[in-house]
Amino acid sequence: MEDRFHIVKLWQEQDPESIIQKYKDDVVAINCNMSHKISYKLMSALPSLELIATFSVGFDHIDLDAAKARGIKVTNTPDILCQETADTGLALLLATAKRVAEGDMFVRVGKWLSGELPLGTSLANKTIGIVGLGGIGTKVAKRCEAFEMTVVYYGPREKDTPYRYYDDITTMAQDCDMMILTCPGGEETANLIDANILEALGPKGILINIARGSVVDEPALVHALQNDIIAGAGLDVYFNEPHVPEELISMDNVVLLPHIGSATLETRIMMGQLVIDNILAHFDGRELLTEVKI
Ligand code: 8YV
Repeated sequence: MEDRFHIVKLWQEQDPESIIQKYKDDVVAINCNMSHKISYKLMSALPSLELIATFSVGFDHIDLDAAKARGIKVTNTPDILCQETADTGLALLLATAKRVAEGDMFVRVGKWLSGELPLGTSLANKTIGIVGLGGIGTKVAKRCEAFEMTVVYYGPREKDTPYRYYDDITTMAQDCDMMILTCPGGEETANLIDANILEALGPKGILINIARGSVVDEPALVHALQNDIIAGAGLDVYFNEPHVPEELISMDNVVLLPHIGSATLETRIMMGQLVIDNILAHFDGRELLTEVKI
């Protein structure tokens, strides 16, 4: 990229705001990830901006209406991270159900010398409810089938799959043993998992979130875990990353990851290449590879 463009590495700057001011008339593209809010205000400050290429499948951090109004194109990194993120979902599901993180600590601190870890929960013959059967949800479904689970799903519309569809998430939560969130973030799914859904999932239920922290009412989740309203949770995402509520940190029945859904060397290289390919396609006048339709 440096052969072709002047790259401003904002993350290395002490005072990013002043750097934005310095280059504001020259910025033609932004490469961001999901932890950078790309707001109307930022876009307004950059009159030459043509493209926002995010290093993520999710684009809830970008004000799409503002981009559309200005004719700014947006690209993301779909498909290539679906297997990886689904694997992370299964890692969390297994870790939570089979007490993997707790067991690891049990050995390290010497508790095994004087006792046994409480029993885990089987995945086989259980029903898992997938919230959002998109690219990542579909890969999760395939993996759960391999673990001999029954797969059901909830989403805005029924898809052509062998899995049972629910148009009502509360009913699905009542019917399943475990629930995994793979839907997009943003306004439409904000606080979708609230106190009622957690109650419907029930005292043996496990919740896995590899979507966005905004999808879950976090205080309601803390309350549900503290009061045995659900049995456990495996979380890769949080409402205010990288800040994780203290209550979650102190719980044994929760497995916490630092938003690593797509974080392997192989997948991150593919994502980075796709970002570059989209930027080059735009400035070469070719069709974008993975444009977000707005
Ligand atoms: C990010 C993600 O890409 O793709 C997404 O939407 O949440 C992650 O895979 C990653 O955290 C880098 O921003």
